[in-house]
Parts: sequence; structure tokens; C-alpha cells
Amino acid sequence: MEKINKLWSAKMGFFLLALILFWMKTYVIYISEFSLGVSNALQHFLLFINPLSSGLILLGFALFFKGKRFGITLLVIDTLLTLFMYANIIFYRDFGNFITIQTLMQTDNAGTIGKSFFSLAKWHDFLYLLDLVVLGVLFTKWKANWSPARLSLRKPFAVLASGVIVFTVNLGLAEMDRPQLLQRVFDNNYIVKYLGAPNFAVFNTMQTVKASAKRSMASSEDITDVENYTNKKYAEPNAEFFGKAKGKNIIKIHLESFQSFLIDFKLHGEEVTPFLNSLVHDESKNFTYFDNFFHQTGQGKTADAEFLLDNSLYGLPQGAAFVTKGTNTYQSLPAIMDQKQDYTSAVFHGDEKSFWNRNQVYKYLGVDKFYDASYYDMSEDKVINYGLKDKPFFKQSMPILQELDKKEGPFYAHMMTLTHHYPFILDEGDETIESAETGDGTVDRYFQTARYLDESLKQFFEDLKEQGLYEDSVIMIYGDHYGISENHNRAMSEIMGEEITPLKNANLQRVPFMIRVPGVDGQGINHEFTGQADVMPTMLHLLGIDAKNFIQFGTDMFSKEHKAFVPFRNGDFMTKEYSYVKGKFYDASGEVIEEPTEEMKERKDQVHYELSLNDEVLNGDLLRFYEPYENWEPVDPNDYRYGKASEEENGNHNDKQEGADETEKNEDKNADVVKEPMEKKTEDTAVEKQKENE
Ligand code: GP9
Ligand code: MN
Repeated sequence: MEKINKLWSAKMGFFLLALILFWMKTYVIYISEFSLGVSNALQHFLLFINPLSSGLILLGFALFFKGKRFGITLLVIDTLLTLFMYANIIFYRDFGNFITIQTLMQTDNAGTIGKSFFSLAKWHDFLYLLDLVVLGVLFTKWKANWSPARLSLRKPFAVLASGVIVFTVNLGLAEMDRPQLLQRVFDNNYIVKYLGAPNFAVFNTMQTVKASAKRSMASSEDITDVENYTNKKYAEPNAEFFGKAKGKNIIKIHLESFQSFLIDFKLHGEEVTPFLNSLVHDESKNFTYFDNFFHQTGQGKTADAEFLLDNSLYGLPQGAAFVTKGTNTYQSLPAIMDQKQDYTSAVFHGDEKSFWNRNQVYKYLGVDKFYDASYYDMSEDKVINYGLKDKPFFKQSMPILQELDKKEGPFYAHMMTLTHHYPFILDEGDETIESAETGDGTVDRYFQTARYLDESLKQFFEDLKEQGLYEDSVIMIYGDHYGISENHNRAMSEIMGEEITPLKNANLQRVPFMIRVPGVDGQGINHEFTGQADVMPTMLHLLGIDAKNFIQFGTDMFSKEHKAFVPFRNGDFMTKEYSYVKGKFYDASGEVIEEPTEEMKERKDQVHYELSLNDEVLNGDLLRFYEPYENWEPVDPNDYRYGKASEEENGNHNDKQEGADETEKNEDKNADVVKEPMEKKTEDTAVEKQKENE
């Protein structure tokens, strides 16, 4: 006993005790305070182990100090760590996210937290101080035993080195479970889950410093080149369409992972998507369907698609602009529509609000309302894979749409589906078409979830008609990105009946785009070559707002001057006559062009130039130097606040959120209850999902 006492009361013993207490406390905080979506044994192990490396490195620093100064330093570091964790706890209770430099710099956040601190603090929070009290008492008892000399330097260095080793192993295992974790940064929650809150803070700081260096080097002159380029590319509106959507409700439907080859595709002699096909082939031509419309997304997948459609800017070559450029200045479609025509914009999505940093970036895009998972009934039978199934999603969105319709001014609703997402799983009973039989499960199931999505759309259209929301609304449908990656070329060649060459694969990047504008005859099938960046200028012109004033890389799809070449994020591009894919030019029949013409080479250079200008805009945050027109009001992120839970806990901070309360009261939902089933189902597929993202 005596011996044990002596060991603990020695400097190394005291350090070890502090380390273990910090470790356990942090783990308890992870489990009880944050919803990190832990879904498999490895993730749980990493969550448990990840405080160790930061503990070893940060607390270990105290071992360099002599005598009782060692103890004081240790206690100070431990107290700072506790404050850091506690600040995150309070912030998370309010915003459902971790503190980042960007959010701290958003002055209103700090202010709001300050004001609501007492409503956010809970009685049991004092427990988080207990270990410090214990250590403080032991310090006063034990410090007399400590020699005034410094420990042999070997010891602190060994502790720091073991911290680094533990971190390296930790990171390696995390990357195994979620490849490209740090490159793609899906969700701050993920980084905390895998690497811990202190490591997240370090990572975020490094990222911010890197980004702010690029940003601070940019100046107002840099926007001139961009402006000259986009001005030159601009396409005049087509008088037949200009202003035809003005004042009308707009319902924009996001088809998850839906590629155009599904349209009219028959499996076992059966149409896979009969409803969408019926819109394409409608005799009365309600819709115009662009069959040469391409997605232009990169690693940011869904986030890039959203970004492209509402900003006419591409994502970045790496990562998701939604995450890494989430606090830039934007002149986004929702903000313009609000300022010019008093539209209320709303995003509907049955997933956690923090995924792809949506609950932050939407504030910078001027999205008025964000109906995330916390607004929906997410009981187990309604959830699969990433979140709410599409049928209950559309059903439950109806009352919210009706409520929005009652507000003054039209609405711009963005409905984001989710079920047709890799790995394309359905509950039994939701399958209404046999799977394909290539032996590649992903490809085989792809048709079944596509059918489910198609059925959910049919139901949604019926409900819209029944509620009187169909007739006078603009309906726009788009696919976000591919669902079947190149990893499945073998099975896809069986499906398509031909080899999937790089060119064929590029051709498969077509996703649907269709639009119906009340009072305007649809064109049936339009073969113009178009892409996601073209949607925003098209929308502006339909609304009667000239796109000329804005920095946009796309051009109006209905314009007679539409620029019909479609850049991909990797520098490849498509035109009607030829395409450029993975370093080679191809003619329309698919033959390699050995000697491309000057015009082709120039087009290729133009595409690369356009993408580089785009990256300058994002990295330099150049839109902060640009005023699209006199009296433009830059978007103030502090005007927006999302999440049902935070509304309920803290009252409604956002005057733009009023009005939906009625609907919300009708729905008996609770954000915390919601998380359980969704996370469980996400678990098994999360790993696969990232592998899929190649
Ligand atoms: C997540 C959903 C899917 O909320 O939008 O994103 P993805 O994996 O397709 O980028
Ligand atoms: Mn997607």
C-alpha cells in the first residue's frame, strides 16, 4: 500500500493520474454530450482511444517543468483543456456543431452563447470539474515529495513520442474506416469522432490559417479578370422565357445519385422509372427535359451539386467548398431572390443538419429555412441508410410547404431526396422491381432504389396537385451526381451491353434536368449540351432578373447564345461535336481525334482557365470585393438560425424562421429521439459509402 502510494505521489504517478482522469472524462463527454454517430466497433474503439494522444502530448508538456512548477503547469493545462471541452459542450448544445475559428469569428455566435449560457448550462456540468478538484487536493498533499530537480529529459520526450505514435495509429485506423477523412472533411462530427475534439481544433486551425493566407493575399483587382471572363461568356435571355416564373412558387427536387441512363431504361422488360419517363414523354409537353445535361461535381458530391445550382460556381478540386469555403461571401440564388422578389427559401432534407456543413454554409447562402432531420418523424420504420426514406420525406414535407405557401411572398423550396444513395438498400416491402442480375450488388440494387424514388415522386406530385400547389408552381428536377462509379464498370458493361471505356464513363455522367414553368409550353426533349452551372442563370432569367450582373460560370440554357460546352471538375469537357476525356479528344461517334483542331485546343485551354478562375474566386473569397448592383445587401449569416431543437430550447432567434412554427407544433418530433435509428442504419454502410467515393 505504502509502495503504491509512493508511486502515485511521484511526479510520473501524478501525471499518469491526470492523464487517466482527462481521458475518461473526455470519453464520457463524447458519449453523453455529442451525437457523433458511432456505428461500428472500430469507430467506438477510436472514440475511446482518441483522447489519449492529445492527453499524452498536451499534459506531457508539464513534465519538462521542475519541482512543484510541474504540478502547477499540469493543472493549468488540464484546466484549459477542461474549459476548451466545456466551451464546446455549450456551443454544441446551442448550435449542434463544434467550435471552429470561423464560427468564433462570427461575432453574433459568441454574443448569443453569452446571453443564453445559463439556459444551456446543466446542473450536472459541475461533475466535469471533479477531476480538477481531486488533482488540486492531491497536488497540495504530494508536492512536498517532489524533488526540485527536473526529470531526466528522456521521460517527457518518451511521453511526447508515445503521444505521437498513438496519434499515428489512431489516424491510420480512422483512414481505414473512412478513407480521405481529412481531405474531404464530410462533417466536423466525423473528425471529432475519429480523432478527438482537441485534434479537430488543431486541424481546423491549420486549415483556417492556410485558407486565410490565400484569402489575405487576394485583392479587389483579382476579381477583374473573373468579371471580364464571365461578362464575355454571358448569354442574353430568351424573350420567350424571360420573367415567366416571376412571383411563382418554385419547387426544386434533388434526385439523389440519379443518372440519366435510367430514363426509359427497361429491366426485365419493365420500365424502371415509369413516372419520370411519363414526364419526359408527356404529350402535352408540360416539362422540358434536357437529355444532355451533365453533373459537374467533384469530391463534394451532393454538396457540390447544391453549390453549383445555387451559385453557378464549381466546387473545388479537393474537398467540398461547402465545408472549406463555408464562410465565404456569396451572391447566391436564395439571397438574390429574397432581395429582388421577396422569396422565402427553404431546404428540406431528412438527414442530420451538420452533414456537409449545411447548417453553417446555408447561412452564407441566405437560405431562410432549413428543415433537417429534427423536423421529421424519423422513427425506425421510416428511416434507411442515410436518413428519412423518400416517401415519408415527401409526405411529411407537405404540411410545411402548405405553411410556407400561406406566408407573404412566394417560396423557393429545395427538396433533397436520400434513399437512392449508395449502397442502395431498401426495406423489404419497399421493393417493387426485381434487382438486376449482374452479380454486383451495388449495380443490381441501383434499379430498385431508383424505382422507389420514382414512386415517391409520383406520390409527391399527386399530393401537390391535391393541395393546389402544383398548377401554379415552377417544378424543377435535377440529378446530383453519378450513383455507379467506375469501380463497377464490369457490371455496368453488362447492363449497357457495351464496354465502359473512359469516354463511355464520361457520357454516363449525364443526370436529368427537367423543368415546368406554368404558362409556358414545355419543349419535350431538348438536346442542348448543358450542366449544373447553367441552372442559376437560367433561373434568374425565368424570374426576370438579368444574370449579367453576377459572377457566374454557367449560361442560360434557354438562351439562343447558350455556351454549349460542359466542363467537368477534372478539366474534361463535353460538347455536341466532340469531347475531351482523360487527355484525349473524341469525335461525336466516339473515335479518338489524333489531331485536334486549334479550336478544340483553345476550348480545352478555356475550360482550364475557367476552372482556375473559379478556384481563385473561392480561395481568395473574391466575391467580397464584388457588388453585383447598387444597393446589393451582402448576406449576413447572423440573420439565420436553423434546427428545431435550438428553436425550442432558445426561443426563435431568427425572424426569418417565423411562420413554420404552426406546422412544427403539429408534428410530434424530437431531435434527440430521432438520431438513434438513423445512426444505427447508417453505420454498416458508412464505410462502404466512403470506399464508394473513390
Ligand atoms: C447526405 C446526403 C448525401 O446528407 O446529401 O450526400 P452525398 O454522399 O451524396 O454527397
Ligand atoms: Mn448525393
